Amino acid sequence: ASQSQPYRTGFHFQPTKNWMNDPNGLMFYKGYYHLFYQWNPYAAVWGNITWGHAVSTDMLNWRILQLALVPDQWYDLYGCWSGSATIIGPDKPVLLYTGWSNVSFSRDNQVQMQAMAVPENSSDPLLEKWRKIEENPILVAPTDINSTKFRDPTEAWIASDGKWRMLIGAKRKNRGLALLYKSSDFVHWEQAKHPLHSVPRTGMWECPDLYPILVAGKNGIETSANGHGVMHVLKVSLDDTKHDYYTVGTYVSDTDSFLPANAALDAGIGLQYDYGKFYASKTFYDSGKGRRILIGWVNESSSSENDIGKGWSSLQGFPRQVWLDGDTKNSLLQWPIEEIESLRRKSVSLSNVPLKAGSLVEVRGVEGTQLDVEVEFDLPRMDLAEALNVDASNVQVTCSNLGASRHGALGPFGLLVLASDDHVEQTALFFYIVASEHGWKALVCSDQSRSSLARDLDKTSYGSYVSISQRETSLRLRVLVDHSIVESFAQGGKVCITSRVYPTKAINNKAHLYLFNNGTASVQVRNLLAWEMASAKID
Ligand code: DQQ
Repeated sequence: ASQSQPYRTGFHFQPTKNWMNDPNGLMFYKGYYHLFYQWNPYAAVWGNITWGHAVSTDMLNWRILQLALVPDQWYDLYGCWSGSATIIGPDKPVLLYTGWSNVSFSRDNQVQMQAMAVPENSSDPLLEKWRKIEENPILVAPTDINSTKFRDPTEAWIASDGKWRMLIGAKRKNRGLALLYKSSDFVHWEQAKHPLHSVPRTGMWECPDLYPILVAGKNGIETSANGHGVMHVLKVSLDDTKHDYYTVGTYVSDTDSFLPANAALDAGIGLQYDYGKFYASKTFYDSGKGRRILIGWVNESSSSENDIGKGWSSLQGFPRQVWLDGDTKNSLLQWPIEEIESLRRKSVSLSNVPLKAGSLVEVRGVEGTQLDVEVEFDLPRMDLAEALNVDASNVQVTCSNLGASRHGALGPFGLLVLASDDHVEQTALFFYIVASEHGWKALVCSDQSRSSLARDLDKTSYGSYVSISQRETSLRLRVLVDHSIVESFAQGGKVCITSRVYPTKAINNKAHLYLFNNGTASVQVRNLLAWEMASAKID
């Protein structure tokens, strides 16, 4: 970030210029993390899609290398679309991706085909150069699938019969599906009898991801692992709602079936990784630290004219570790990777701060646009909670209607970040506790409505909720602030919300941090810890 580029970030991955979208081909290989990404070399708008490539030893500092894949073959002339990396042997990383082309044999003229690339030199830990194999394209759409709805191969895994499996996202009529393919040599693929999973009345399933997760603990597990103590997560990106949804279930490798743990949750295709801006995400197993990492694409909330003006568009969300929530066994917890803590600098710490009705308290001692904030509130007098039925279908609208400045009973209370000293600009992250049909719920809202004086921005509020059990005594919120991105993690990562904001006054060192309570009941801050964050190096 600089005076002329106040929205560029300090510790989020972004190329030096132009348009970026999905993360692709994430892997940990010979000591390096590899991030590939959909990138337009020529403009700050989507198009001419190549695979950009960056490497890192800590997922904070990145070195951008030469482009890994560019459209230069008949089967990918219009773009090298999303795909994945699989490490198929000790020294054998491969990339699978979707080629987008326009060929005469196609029923629809425009077609998506799957292709494969291998490193020129797999002993080079940076894997700088990639070669597309002779056999490409390795797959074209089956006859009953429209060839414009056939893309985004997953990382492959080995099933109980010793053969490779992979998924490809698709849509048939109004049903989104994950087509399943098998192979013994990774080059010749055969379609399985049934898709792994499908759900009616969903959009096209873009960027599917299937991975194992341990029933207990925070560790991750290698992608082909299955058996006792292992469940699976199936995630899809729906092109109509532009959100990433996941279902926890069991993958039965003998029958190649996926059984959702909770059919009711699965009907809507599941829970969201994030209730704000977060799309086309992917996970990978980090064999260095034994954890599973999730990275999602975070696009802009400003207009394309703005993108062209500033010369770039989109960020990657800060990498998150994911594991199964032991409380529910059918949802995930997500938390920023621990490496971020090495960027923490000047800090403040507060405890037992009462927040009376209507209070606004500046957190002094940290300022600016790069912060990591952790706050914990004692649960207030729960008998004062207003009755309000919230569920997945109405929670975002409820968050918007409430807004941070409304006065309720138990809330809204929380943090204002990127706030100007006159408060005209502020992004609010707040809780609002209600007595809902099935017990207490805390709405978790991200209110962008006053985030900027500029117009021509999407300032929609986002939100979700957490159920508050009898044994809970506090509400916890962690917020990462980085110029134009705010990522919130509530209750230890049960609910995550990413938003993009473009303050005009609360920029550089003019951004302040506040605690507020607009409820009529008092709340108490048990603890607050906030750090100013150093910038990572991306070059
Ligand atoms: N973006 C890619 C597609 C994918 C979509 C093209 C998801 O492969 O389906 O840039 O954002």
